[in-house]
Amino acid sequence: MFKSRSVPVRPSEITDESVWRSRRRLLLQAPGALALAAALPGRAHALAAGEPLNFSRSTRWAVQEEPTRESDITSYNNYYEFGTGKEDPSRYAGALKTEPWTLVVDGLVGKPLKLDMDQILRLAPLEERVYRLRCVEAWSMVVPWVGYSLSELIKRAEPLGDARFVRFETVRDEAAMPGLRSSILDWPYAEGLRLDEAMHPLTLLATGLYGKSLPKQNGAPVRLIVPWKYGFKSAKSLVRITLTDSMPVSSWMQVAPHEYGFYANVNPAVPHPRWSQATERVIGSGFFAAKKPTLPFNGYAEDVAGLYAGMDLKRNY
Ligand SMILES: Nc1nc2c(c(=O)[nH]1)N[C@H]1C(S)=C(S)[C@@H](COP(=O)(O)O)O[C@H]1N2
Ligand SMILES: [Mo]
Repeated sequence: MFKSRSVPVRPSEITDESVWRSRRRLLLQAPGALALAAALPGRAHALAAGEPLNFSRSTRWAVQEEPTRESDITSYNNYYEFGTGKEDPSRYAGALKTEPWTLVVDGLVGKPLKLDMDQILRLAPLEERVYRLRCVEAWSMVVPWVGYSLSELIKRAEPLGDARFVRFETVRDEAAMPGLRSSILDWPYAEGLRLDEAMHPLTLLATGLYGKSLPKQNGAPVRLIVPWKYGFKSAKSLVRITLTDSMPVSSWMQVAPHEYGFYANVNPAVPHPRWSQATERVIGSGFFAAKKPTLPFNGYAEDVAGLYAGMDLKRNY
């Protein structure tokens, strides 16, 4: 195990990384990031996984850390519908049918929506946002997502006054997903947020990764990203977003309520029964690299701590 872990970086990984880095330099040099976005090949919107996307680069949410290699982000995954092994999603997700795709926004809204991918991609300008991703299993990555704030979508559905929560439901494709035959979770994979969390500008509706439409193993064609919460909240391959007046029960809360709470805010002071949350293993930093201390709210405390003012975060884990 030690031996295979210390194998030098594969040439394919170096290529991924250097290509991305030179593109990033260009983005930084461009007078307006849009100038480069306009020069990117491809059409205004992408439908197949891995298509180039048009986007600008967000400076508001930039993190200092170097992004994780693309090959690590796409090959070290949790997507239990394809199996519980970290390599199962990259091995099996190719079978997922992502075209055509329909995302429904319903429940306590004045204007229910039923959108195809073309409509989703045209709804608001796409931005690249480099976010930290912290899994409850105590590993982390830094990921250049492409998307826009989920609030853009929700506000178009015109939330009603009694809407307080949002439930996210993900695709259930029996033919493509061998994991659905296991009873490890109640399928389809479901998650939830409070409406104010869902409307926070950091909360991202992601359609891309490393400048291209999402690979299937990372949640193609459209997924949720909530960077201050443990990774399991960031549901992949969304098919339904429902506004409700009561707290949704997520798949993980249902199967193990003592391990997974509704909030799941990254919190180094509150250990999970099986994993300390105090430190994290940075994927790609090498097996012997020192673990990094985990930050409250995954480093986004300044932006989001106010959402939880007065709440006991040990009880509301
Ligand atoms: N539908 C679905 N979404 C999911 C999961 C899953 O098993 N099924 N795993 C979650 C977990 S535990 C993590 S850490 C993140 C990982 O996202 P990534 O594979 O893009 O890194 O996806 C989350 N979203
Ligand atoms: Mo996770």
